[in-house]
Amino acid sequence: MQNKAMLVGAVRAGKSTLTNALLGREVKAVKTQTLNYFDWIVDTPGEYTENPMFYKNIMATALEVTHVFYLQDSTSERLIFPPGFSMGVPKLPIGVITKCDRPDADTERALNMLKMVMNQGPIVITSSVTGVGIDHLKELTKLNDLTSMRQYVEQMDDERLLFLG
Ligand SMILES: Nc1nc2c(ncn2[C@@H]2O[C@H](COP(=O)(O)OP(=O)(O)O)[C@@H](O)[C@H]2O)c(=O)[nH]1
Ligand SMILES: [Mg+2]
Repeated sequence: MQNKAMLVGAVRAGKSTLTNALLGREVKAVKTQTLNYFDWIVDTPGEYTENPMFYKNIMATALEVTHVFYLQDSTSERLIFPPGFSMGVPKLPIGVITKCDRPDADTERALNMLKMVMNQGPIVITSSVTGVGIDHLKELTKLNDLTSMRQYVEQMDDERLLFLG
């Protein structure tokens, strides 16, 4: 089975733009009202993450994937995931800090927020505009356990790629 990733995060966190960057598509992301399946990616509406009423949808959709990307916007002060959210989802977690190209990006703040969401797993600092971190996300999605992901992070020795736990 091909590995698949589900992208979750706030409205405007950059999920649809990241989907395009991962797939190398030129088309512009439109606001997602429902689940969008593209090849190995499931793009979810931000409402799924922002409204606890939809957590059951996230859980149901997680059954179809191997990895979940938890997106945190580096330009946002808002953390919308509840504490320890990734611990309740039995899939390999990858933390994604988005929009690191923006002058107002605060990747340290975003990292601290993701530490409250994930106890273990890789964190990638990315920009869908410049392409920073996109290849790391593709490579990490090919790996099937936390140990392999940790080894990947250690081998890469990239300051924009970290491993928690
Ligand atoms: N500068 C910059 N802007 C981004 C990046 N990713 C997304 N955006 C912008 O952030 C806004 C929300 O992005 P979108 O992908 O629609 O977010 P979604 O609601 O999570 O799907 C849009 O205006 C995007 O152009 C990025 O890496 N860099
Ligand atoms: Mg979207």
